[in-house]
Amino acid sequence: MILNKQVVDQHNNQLLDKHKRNFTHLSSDITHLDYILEKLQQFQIAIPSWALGTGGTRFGRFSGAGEPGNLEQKLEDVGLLHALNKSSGAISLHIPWDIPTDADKIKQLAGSLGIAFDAVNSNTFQDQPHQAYSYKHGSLHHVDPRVRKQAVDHNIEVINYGKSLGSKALTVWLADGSSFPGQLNFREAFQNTLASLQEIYHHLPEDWKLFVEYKAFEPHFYSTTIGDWGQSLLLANKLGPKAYTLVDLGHHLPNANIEQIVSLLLMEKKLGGFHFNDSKYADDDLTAGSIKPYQLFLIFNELIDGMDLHGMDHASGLGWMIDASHNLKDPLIDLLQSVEAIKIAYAQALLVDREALKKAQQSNDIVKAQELLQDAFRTDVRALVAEARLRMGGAIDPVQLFQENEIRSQLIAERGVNTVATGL
Ligand SMILES: [Mn+2]
Repeated sequence: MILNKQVVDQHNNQLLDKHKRNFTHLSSDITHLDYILEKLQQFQIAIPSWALGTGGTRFGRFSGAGEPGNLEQKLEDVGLLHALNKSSGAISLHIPWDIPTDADKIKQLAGSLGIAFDAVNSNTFQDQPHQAYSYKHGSLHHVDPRVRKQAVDHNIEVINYGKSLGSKALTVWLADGSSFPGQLNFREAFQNTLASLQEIYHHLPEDWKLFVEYKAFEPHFYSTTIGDWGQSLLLANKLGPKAYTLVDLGHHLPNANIEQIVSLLLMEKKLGGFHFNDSKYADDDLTAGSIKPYQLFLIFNELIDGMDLHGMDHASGLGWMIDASHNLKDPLIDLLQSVEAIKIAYAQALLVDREALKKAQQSNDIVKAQELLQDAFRTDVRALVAEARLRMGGAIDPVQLFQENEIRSQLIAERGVNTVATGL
């Protein structure tokens, strides 16, 4: 379904007075208001195609209704999100779940919805039907060169699909690892991975980036071959200037200082992409900002600091994507909540008085430094984010509009009750 502009206008008219009061009150104290509003309007967060349906856990999956059954419907879902929040103007596809049979037609549909194609993702963590060799014992790190070649060829195929749609990056996440001591020779596994990635890198177009994602554990529980940012950075440095580390918020050991990792990767100009989600225990893939909003703010504080230092454009300098799973909530509402939380953290980080913070740091004024950060974090910026959205023609309150207009019921009427989206 396509969201009617009149529905958005009607919703906005109802909430406009209250919004204007809140916005006027908030903006009176902000010195660089126009700059912040402009930045918020430009900032887009890609939606992964596999997050549009209900996710599962290893114990089960409780499918929702009206889920997108094909790539066209997935694009329409992202189009809906973008029409509501004007910040979801990109989709990240997963091959082989989203193979475009007619790339031109898919590009045209995406264009009509204002959606660009973000990084394409390869999949060598599952076996596909009719595949010659199994990935049970890994893919790019495998001891058998025939398995490695199959995985390399798959990544080249993914690049080619991405080229046909206008993507500019390939994200490689590997499930390769081991669950028992002695199972794997760490050094050889790493060297095999490097050699395989070098072949993939060789096929990367000149204007593309290769994102090397890391993950501490799971599906393997003793070692992961690209287990942390050091191993990813080592690979990215050896591969060359088009290779970068990708940070997924859920892929660290408990209590890791992710903002420090972000700061140092930016210092090295090797941070390429970012996957948002939130967690309490491990890779929980929960709604961004739902558990640790202060951490999300601190990460954005470092992102802005590092990106500004290198003159990077906040909106286009890194690949921004949500990577979450929706087991309990309506996936589209969950995604709206994630995008909102990300934009709130970004807006708060834009409020930080960087000059004063620098001065506090230089004089070891810990109290002042904390006050400066928490002043920004404790500012209720929701009216600022809503104003940016309103100026672009989006909804003042996307979640409220989604629920009041019973958008899911409309999708069920279109697609049926018994639907299962392709993906995880
Ligand atoms: Mn990820």
